[in-house]
Amino acid sequence: ASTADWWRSAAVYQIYVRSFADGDGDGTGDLAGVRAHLPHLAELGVDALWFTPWYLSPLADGGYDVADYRTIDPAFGTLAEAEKLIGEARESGIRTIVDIVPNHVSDQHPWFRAALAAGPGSPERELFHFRPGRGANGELPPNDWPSEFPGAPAWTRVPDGEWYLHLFTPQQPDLNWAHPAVRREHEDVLRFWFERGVAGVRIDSAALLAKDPALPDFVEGRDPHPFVDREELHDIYRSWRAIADEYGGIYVGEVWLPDRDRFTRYLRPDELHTAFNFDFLSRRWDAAELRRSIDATLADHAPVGAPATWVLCNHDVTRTVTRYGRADADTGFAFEAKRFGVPSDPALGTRRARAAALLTLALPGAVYLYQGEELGLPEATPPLDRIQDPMHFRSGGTDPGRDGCRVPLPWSAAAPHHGFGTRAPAEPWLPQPDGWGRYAADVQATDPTSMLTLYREALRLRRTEPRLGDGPMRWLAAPDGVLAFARGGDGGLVCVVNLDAEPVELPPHAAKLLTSGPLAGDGGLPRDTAVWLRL
Ligand code: TEU
Repeated sequence: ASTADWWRSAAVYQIYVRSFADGDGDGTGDLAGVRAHLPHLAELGVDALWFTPWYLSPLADGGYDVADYRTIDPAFGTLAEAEKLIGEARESGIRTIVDIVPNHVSDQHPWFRAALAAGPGSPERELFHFRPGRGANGELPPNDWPSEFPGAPAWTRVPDGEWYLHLFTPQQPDLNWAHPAVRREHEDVLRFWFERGVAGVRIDSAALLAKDPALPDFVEGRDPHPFVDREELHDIYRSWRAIADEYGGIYVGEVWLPDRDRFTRYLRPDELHTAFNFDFLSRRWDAAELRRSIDATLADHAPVGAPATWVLCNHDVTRTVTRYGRADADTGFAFEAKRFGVPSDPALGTRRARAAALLTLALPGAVYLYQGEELGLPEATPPLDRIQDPMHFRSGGTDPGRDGCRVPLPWSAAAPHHGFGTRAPAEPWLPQPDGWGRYAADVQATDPTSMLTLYREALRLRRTEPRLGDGPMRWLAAPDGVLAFARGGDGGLVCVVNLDAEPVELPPHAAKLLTSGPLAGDGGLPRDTAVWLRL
C-alpha cells in the first residue's frame, strides 16, 4: 500500500488517555505518560495512535463531554505538549488520530452556558434543541426519546422551564446540526487539528448529529428515524471529506448501525474513509458464525471500495479475554453480558483472545486495538463507589458501567501501582485489582509466551509481509469448527484457527510463522488456537 493508503491496512492503537500512564504523578494518565511510553508503542509495531478525547472537559463522560475542542485538558497536558507528542510519534513512524465529538458538547462549553443565560427564544438557544415541555405546565419532556444511558429521558428541564435534548447524559447537550454556525465551528475544529499534524480523526457517534426538526415522538420502525442515520449526515460528511483531502487526512467513523447497507453508505468515496466494524463484539466464538460475519463484512465493503476493519475491544465494551472466557452461550453480546456479570474463565478467555488476535490481524483491512489488549488484560470489577462512568449512575447503580475496561495499565510489576505513574507514584484514579502486576508490560516483554510477545511478533510480520493488511483472501477447505484462509496467491500466507474441533492436522511442509499457543503432541492445532503458516 502507498503511504497515502496507510489507513487501509493499519493497526491502530487506541489510547484512553486517563488510564494509559501518569507522567505528572496526580493519578490520572496524561500526555507525558504517553510520551514516556512511545518506545513501548514503537516496539509493539502499531501504525497509528487514536487518542480518546483529550480536550478541556469536566469528565462527566470520560472526556466525551468537551468544553473546548482547541484546548487540551490541564489534567492531560498542554496544546504545545500535544504537538510535541504528535511530532515524536511521527518520528517513530506512528501517526496520530484525534477523537472529535460532534453530536454534543459539555454543559460547561461556552455555547451552552451562553444559551442557558440568554433564555428562551434567544439565538444562543438555537445552537441546541431547547423546547417547551408538554403537559399543562410544561412539566413533561417535549417528546419520548430515551437517552443512550439507561434509565432516563433524553431531556432535562432548566430553571426557566424549557427543556434541552441530550441523547447521552444531561451534561452532554446535543448540538443543533441544522444550524450553520454548528457546521462552521466543526469545520474549523477539523482544520485546527489537521494543521497540527494529525493524520486522522475518529468521529464519535457519527450516525447521530442530525435530528428530525419536528422532534416527533419515537415510533418503532419508522423510517426515517428521528435521530439516527438521517440523510442530512451524508452532506455533512461530504463537506468534511473535502477538508480532510486538503490535508491528506482520514476519518474513521463510529457508526453504530445494525443494518450493513446503511452502514456502508457512510463509506462512499466522498464520505468517511473507514468506520469501525463492531460485528465481532456481538458474535459468539463459533467458526460458522464468525465466517458469516467475515463474508458479510467483506461483501458489503467491496462495492464502496472501503477496507474492512476489525475490532475486538474498545473503551465501551467488556474486555476480550473476559468476553471469550464465558461459557459458549454467553461469549458474545458484550453489552448484556457485562450488565449481568456472567462468570468467565480467564485461561479459556486468554487462549481464545490470542487466537482471535491472529485471526483479526490476518484478515483483510485495518485492525483497531484497545490499550491493554496487547497485555491480555481481563475486565476488572472496580468497587462500585469508585466507578465514574455515567452509565453506572444513570442506571441507578444496577449497571457497573464501562469502567471495568478503563482501569489504569500495569507497566512494571514491582513498582508502586505497577508503574502507572512514570515518575511519581500516586493512587490511580481507578484502583487496579489485586494481581494486576502479573500483566505488567515489563514482565511480559521478556516472556516468549506472553500476550505482548504474541502481538509484537504478529505486528512485526504484518509490517513486513505484503500479503497481510488490505487485499484479497480465499477460504480454504477445513473441518467444521475450523477457519482456514489464504492471503495472496501460491506460496502465500495461511491462517488457520481451530475454534471448536479436535486437534487439526496442519500441512506437513508448511513453515509455522507464528502460533497463538502450544501445538498438540502430534503437531496438530488444538481447539482455541490459531497459526500463521507459509506454504
Ligand atoms: O459511544 C457511542 C455510543 O453509541 C455508546 O453509547 C455505545 O453504544 C455504548 O457505550 C456501548 O456500551 C461514544 C463513545 O465511544 C462513548 O464512550 C461515549 O460515552 C459516547 O459516544 C458519548 O459521546
